[in-house]
Amino acid sequence: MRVDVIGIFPEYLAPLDLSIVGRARTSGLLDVVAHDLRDWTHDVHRTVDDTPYGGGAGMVMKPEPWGEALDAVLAGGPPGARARLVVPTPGGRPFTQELAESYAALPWLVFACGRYEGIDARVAAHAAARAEIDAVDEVSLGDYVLAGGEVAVLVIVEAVARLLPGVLGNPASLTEESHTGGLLEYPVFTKPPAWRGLDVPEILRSGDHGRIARWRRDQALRRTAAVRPDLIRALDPATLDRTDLAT
Ligand code: 6GU
Repeated sequence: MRVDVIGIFPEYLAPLDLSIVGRARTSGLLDVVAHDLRDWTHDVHRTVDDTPYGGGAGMVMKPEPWGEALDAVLAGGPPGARARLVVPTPGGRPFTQELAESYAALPWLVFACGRYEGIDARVAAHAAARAEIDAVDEVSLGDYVLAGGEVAVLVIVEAVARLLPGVLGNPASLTEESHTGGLLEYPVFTKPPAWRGLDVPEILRSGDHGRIARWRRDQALRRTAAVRPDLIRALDPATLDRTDLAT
């Protein structure tokens, strides 16, 4: 997969050299290129922002550097591929595991990182009509406001990269985790069996795999009901079994 990131703080993406994403890159499964938006300005101050039409607080990113940046970046992608343009913004649709899975199946993601009060709305409108772009997705991490899109790119690229075939050592860890079955994860334990007066639940050491699976599902249901009742309401009743109803 190819990933291009355009913004005014390309150094913000340094963590993508580390850990799982870093390994995906060195092994050739992921190609990430960070671009400095100011490379497509033409004034001595390398200006990327201006005051908002209609008034109000803050500054808005000017469309011209974005137009030139997208022209250049879109000319350099994988042969034959179209790009998904992802614009991180608190006004976007929620970024979910489902969206991460759909991104992991694409050949090319281009991120446009805004700062200030956002990017002139004509940039997304123009991009959506370009042949090199298959769709423009405005995506939000949640209901809070970050200073810019860069941290969201770190989150989204990590969530997507670990889904790419060959990136995780043990692909089974993808099937049991939070948000794949609509429930949060059950608690996990390792050795020692007793630590600071706290014991590992006896059932996990029993070797009874049927009872262990039942216990884990009960724990996941309880935890989800306690902290994310919205996820319980969203469950398909057909995925609940009779023993779940006792929980
Ligand atoms: Cl994706 N961007 C910004 N700037 N703030 C956010 C966000 C994204 N998601 C939540 N807050």
